Amino acid sequence: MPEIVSREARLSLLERMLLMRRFEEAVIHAAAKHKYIGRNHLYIGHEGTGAAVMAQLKPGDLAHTTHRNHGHIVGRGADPGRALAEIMGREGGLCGGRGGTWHMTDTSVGFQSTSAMVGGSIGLATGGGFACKQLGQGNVSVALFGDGVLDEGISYEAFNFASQYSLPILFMCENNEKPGRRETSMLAADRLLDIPKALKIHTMTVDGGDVEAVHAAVGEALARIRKDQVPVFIESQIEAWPGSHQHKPEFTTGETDISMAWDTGKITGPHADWIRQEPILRYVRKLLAEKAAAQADIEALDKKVQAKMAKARDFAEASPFPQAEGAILGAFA
Ligand SMILES: Cc1ncc(C[n+]2csc(CCOP(=O)(O)OP(=O)(O)O)c2C)c(N)n1
Ligand SMILES: [Mg+2]
Repeated sequence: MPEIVSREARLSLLERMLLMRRFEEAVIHAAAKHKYIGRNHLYIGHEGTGAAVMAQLKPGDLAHTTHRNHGHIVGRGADPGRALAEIMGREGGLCGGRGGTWHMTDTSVGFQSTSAMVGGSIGLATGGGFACKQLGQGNVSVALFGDGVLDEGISYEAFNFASQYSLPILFMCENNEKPGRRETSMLAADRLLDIPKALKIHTMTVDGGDVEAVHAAVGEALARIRKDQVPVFIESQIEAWPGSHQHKPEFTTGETDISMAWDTGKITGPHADWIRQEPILRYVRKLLAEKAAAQADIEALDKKVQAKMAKARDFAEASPFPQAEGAILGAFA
């Protein structure tokens, strides 16, 4: 199983997670300040999964994502200023302000589109897997999706097609349901994984709060997908952020204070249990315990990410709204 060995790789993984988190915090600030920003589904709490996937994709690999897309896109290297500008509907956005949070895309980092339709990413990724196989350049297609997708008919067709045609696809399910709930209330199957298994797709389950565990599982899956040209399904089990279902994002669990990783007495309030186990603080604690980093290194890294996000925010806020004359740009007819 591939392991993360170097200290640099571990810090880079943490940096990717911090960028995802600080980006979403900037979205919360922007939503409070700019009343026109609509609903946003934030990636807070999912960082361990997205960072582990994005860190291991190669140029030319495709990625397809959902309504909870911000972390995936900035995690793979899209410009955070242009991503934030897109959410704010500005001309400087990744799609000229026309896509917004739900249709943000950046082909330069392998995202052909974002589909806010539950199940949309899985169909697109299956088409992407077919294209990767036809092109024969060793690339893979990744579908990122939530557990809700298993309630949608398209997932059955996609799994069947991917299995039958032996396509190089990573099906990455970010399961943020409370254990047992979806299995009993929404699916006739006992477990999510029963569905891909029945269609002869290799499956794995991993603790989504442990970024290195996800990294190892994804590394193993990608090696298998590239070598054998087969799909693999990973279920990453995630403790949902208590703010996940808010219409307007708010600081439900407070702005992330990285020092809570070593100063655990600071963790208080109704969501203390969530904060204690969230993937970023958990990873910092691990790096400190294993002497891979000192508190000062962690603080410096966080400062660096915060400075990058401050620049991104300035860029987005300074970007104008699109001109009315450009309204039909990009229309097919
Ligand atoms: C086809 C379709 N039906 C309903 C919705 C409304 N909707 C938006 S998010 C969501 C829940 C999705 O759950 P899940 O896939 O587990 O993702 P999570 O929000 O938990 O990350 C629903 C039903 C939608 N976007 N598309
Ligand atoms: Mg879900």
